[in-house]
Amino acid sequence: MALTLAEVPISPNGVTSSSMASPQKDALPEIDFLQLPTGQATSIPPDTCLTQTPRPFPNPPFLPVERGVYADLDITLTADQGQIDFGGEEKCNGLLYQLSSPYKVDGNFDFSYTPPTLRILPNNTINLSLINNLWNIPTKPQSSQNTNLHYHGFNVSPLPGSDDVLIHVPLLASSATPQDPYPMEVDIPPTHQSGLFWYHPHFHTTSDIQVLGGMSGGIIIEGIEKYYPIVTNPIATKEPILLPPASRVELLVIAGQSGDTYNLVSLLPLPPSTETPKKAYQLATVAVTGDQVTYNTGGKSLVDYITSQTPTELDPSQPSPHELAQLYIPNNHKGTFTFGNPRKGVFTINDKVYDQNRIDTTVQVGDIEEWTLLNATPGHHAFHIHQLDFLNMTNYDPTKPQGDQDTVDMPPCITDNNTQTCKELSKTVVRIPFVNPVITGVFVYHCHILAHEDRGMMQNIKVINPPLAAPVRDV
Ligand SMILES: [Cu+2]
Repeated sequence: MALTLAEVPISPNGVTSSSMASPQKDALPEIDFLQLPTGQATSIPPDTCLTQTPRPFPNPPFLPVERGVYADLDITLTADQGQIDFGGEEKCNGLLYQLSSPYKVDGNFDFSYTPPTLRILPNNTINLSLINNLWNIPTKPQSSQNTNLHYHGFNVSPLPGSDDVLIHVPLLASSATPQDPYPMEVDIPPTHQSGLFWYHPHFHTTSDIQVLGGMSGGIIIEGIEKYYPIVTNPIATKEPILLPPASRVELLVIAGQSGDTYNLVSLLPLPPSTETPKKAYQLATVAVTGDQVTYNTGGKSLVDYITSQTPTELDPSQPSPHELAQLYIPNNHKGTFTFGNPRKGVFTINDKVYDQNRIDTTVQVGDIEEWTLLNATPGHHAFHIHQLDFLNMTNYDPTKPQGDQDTVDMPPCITDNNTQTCKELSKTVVRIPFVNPVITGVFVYHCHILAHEDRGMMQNIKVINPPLAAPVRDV
């Protein structure tokens, strides 16, 4: 998804508002949007009416509703099929997280276009219970109706009962039978980074269709202003930004004066079309109101002032991006992972499709790894690892502010003009610090084009902590 701020006048005088891009649904460049993993085509879900005409994107509800009133979150979500309401007469079939306890309204579930955006502070806990009522989805085999929940971008424990995607929450015994919810208790460490995250199902073979059907929501870990005295993430650009599937960006809009309007637009077509759109799709609008705010920037332009700030309150247990980039990495802490598509419908890492019972990589707490990611296909992939952030060394610039990330685009290989096969693989190098003692156990890294992940492009990693004998689950 490429985003750009259209026609944005940059002024040094006032900061008006910040806007967050919503979590993006995965693009599907290589498969039929309506093809189930079993090969069975169906019109539900998702309904074709979701993809034929772009529609306005209303803001999802926030929980808690009021900004600034944060505590532990206790909610129950039911994964279900339902009608997505666009606010008019038209409704589309889709998949939803029904929000029940404690927000059930008048005895009816409160359907909305997207599930709620959760807001929480570090050092709090998300107590989220999940019920699987995906009873009416016409899939085979039965296991395709399994689901679970992933807290994308969170640096939290992957152990059972927390951010564990190796479990499955089975379907209700019948649509009329009550089921105990699957409880998750996700403790957010006090030093956890702030920003935009999201939750979505992650059961291998069904994650793509469930996310595209509508099952995903945002999570904001508040406090992002702590990084800089006045702003969040110093991207000073009007140029398009390429966001691979599952990445997020926080945007600061530096505006001119009251009455100005700024638009966030997508330059890419909506799936399943691969054609260049005739016009940009509007994702968000920022309208400027009120009086201008003036900052003492010491004579610098506001953009220069912002980008020259030193981040504050970073997690002291994590190496900074510049420290990470300068470390010596011995060969036994380097790995190479080749992303392949050997035949239609099969996606591999190092020539293997995913096996839940196989540990592909083992590291210890304290290890710092350098991984070379090779793309051996003519299409994009998007590398993502759970629980951790990494530094992209491929475009590292020691003279500029750098940030860690949890997802990175892997560009296509260079193809031979005659055969359209790869003659030179594309290469992306990342450094991953496994230094957080909370992150032990088995979790996954994978391509975040979920159709590829569902078809095999995922592996298990096991992080052990021998000195502390931390609990590690075997698979
Ligand atoms: Cu991929």
